[in-house]
Amino acid sequence: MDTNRIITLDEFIISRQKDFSYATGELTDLLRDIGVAAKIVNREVSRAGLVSILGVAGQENHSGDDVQKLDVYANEKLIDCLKNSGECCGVASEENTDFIPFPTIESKSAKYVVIFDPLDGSSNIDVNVSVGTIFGIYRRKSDPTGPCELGDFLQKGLDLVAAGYVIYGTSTIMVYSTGRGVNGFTLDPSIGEFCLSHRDIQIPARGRYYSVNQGYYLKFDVEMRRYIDYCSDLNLRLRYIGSMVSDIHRTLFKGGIFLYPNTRKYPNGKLRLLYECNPMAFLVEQAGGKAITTQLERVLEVDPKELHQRSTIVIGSPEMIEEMQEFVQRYSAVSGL
Ligand code: FDP
Repeated sequence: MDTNRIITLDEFIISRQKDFSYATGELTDLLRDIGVAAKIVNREVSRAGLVSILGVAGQENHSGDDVQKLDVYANEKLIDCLKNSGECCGVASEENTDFIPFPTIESKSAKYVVIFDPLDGSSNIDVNVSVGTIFGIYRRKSDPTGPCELGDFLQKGLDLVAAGYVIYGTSTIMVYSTGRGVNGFTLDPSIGEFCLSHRDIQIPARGRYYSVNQGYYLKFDVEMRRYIDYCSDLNLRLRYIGSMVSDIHRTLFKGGIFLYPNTRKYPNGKLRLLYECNPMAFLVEQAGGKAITTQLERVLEVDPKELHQRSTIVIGSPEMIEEMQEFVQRYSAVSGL
């Protein structure tokens, strides 16, 4: 392949299909469908500033149509694209209480389910901060002749077949992995295509940043407070956008550590295991990083019990995660915690 030539997301996905001897093209099509949905969401997100001209979400616009909240819009678009594709038998979204089984198309039963957070960080959108879509794809476990079941979604992160995110930022970038490295594609608006821009992404072994909502400092457990003091003593720079996709995107490229520990308000952490933590843990591990909970368990090994289960997370550069793990173990032993 000529490496100077532009490689579109579609071309790349198709070229990778042959890496999987068992591939039938369904996963390829699913990833392309997610790319299409992302372009549609991107179009709306980039018009978000116009909401004040066109009407405020939740009210009618000048034409008398309801203006939807962007997270609701993104959710509907993803569900529509995936349902119409016929390549997945159901989805679970952070926006919906239950999973949504899809009817079989032309009596063909699809073998994948998709889990997603349609617009993560959406509380930032009206102030122009980057937000993103996070997704994970699992092979179904239930009988393929019937509708999908809850157990198809309650799988460990280790069982992910593919995962990724799309960041709607200064540029729109899709980063995904099928378990063979991580690649990033930047949307070229002039041709409307995601083009390969970041090949085989590797997270730096260490970075200069730590990322945590330090406003909750007093609500963290004592060993976490001490670890944060340690980061500050090391003169690490604090960066916290409050939009997980943006914070992880920076961590992936620049290195560093991102933490969302338990607080008094969120005793199990705030972020969702299935929709946020697992796909990001899968990607970061594929890029050579690590992801654990504040109980020091590997995120991908946590056995999910419910769709909207929350989890703590510490994710990022491998040496920094190992150091944090050792720090907490040492501190707990010394203080008898
Ligand atoms: P948001 O509430 O804006 O949707 O899980 C959602 C999330 O954002 C993450 O994107 C972000 O990392 C986190 O919550 C921010 O939470 P805090 O405001 O508690 O720091």
